[in-house]
Amino acid sequence: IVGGTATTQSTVGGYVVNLRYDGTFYCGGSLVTRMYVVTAAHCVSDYQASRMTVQGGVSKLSQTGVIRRVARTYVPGSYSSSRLNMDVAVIRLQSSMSGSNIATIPLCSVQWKPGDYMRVSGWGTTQSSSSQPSNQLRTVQIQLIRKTVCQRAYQYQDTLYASTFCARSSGKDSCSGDSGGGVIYRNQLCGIVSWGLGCANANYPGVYTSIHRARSFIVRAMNK
Ligand code: 4AZ
Repeated sequence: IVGGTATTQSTVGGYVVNLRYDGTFYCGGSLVTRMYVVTAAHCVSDYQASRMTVQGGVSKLSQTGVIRRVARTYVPGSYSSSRLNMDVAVIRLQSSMSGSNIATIPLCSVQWKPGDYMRVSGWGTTQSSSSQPSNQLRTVQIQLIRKTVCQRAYQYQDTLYASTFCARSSGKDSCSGDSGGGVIYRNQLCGIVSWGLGCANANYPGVYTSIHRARSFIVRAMNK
């Protein structure tokens, strides 16, 4: 998170989890039920489920919290790793996650419009140039922008898919390691951190996966 503030799990609502590979933090996620986490497809597609764990209930990466193994992951058939179409995945945990500072967040059922503010939280880097995650959970508010404005910024990326929306605020953005984390609007999970060119670069808004577009995939995966 660039340009944000330090926060705690109890402040943001307890839904924020982090993904680890061989124990090392690499992505964010959101607990949508006690058994299922929603994250980005690019956080699971090149990883072995057996080496992944999910940690919840912590505000600092160095805390222990509650750690669960991954039973399996679901990625939509329409996911494209080169273009990041439908960059969404569902993780089924090996056992349910509960404990202090752990709560679930509902999937988005509200509409938003350009200009609305959304909240993103994570342990990602605090500057584009940094490679170290933040030990403390951080949070920032970003403003939804029109697709046409975002498309213009990313011209050479011929298509910003229907599954995406863009958001930015001066000096504020998600960044490396925030990928897979939730974008919260009116206390609902409405987006997933997907990609961007750099972080908090005035020319390149952050790109997010829309839960509206991903919803049926998520619900189907959880009912398998
Ligand atoms: C990343 O590499 C990443 N500013 C995530 C979000 C953004 C850029 C990069 C958006 O995980």
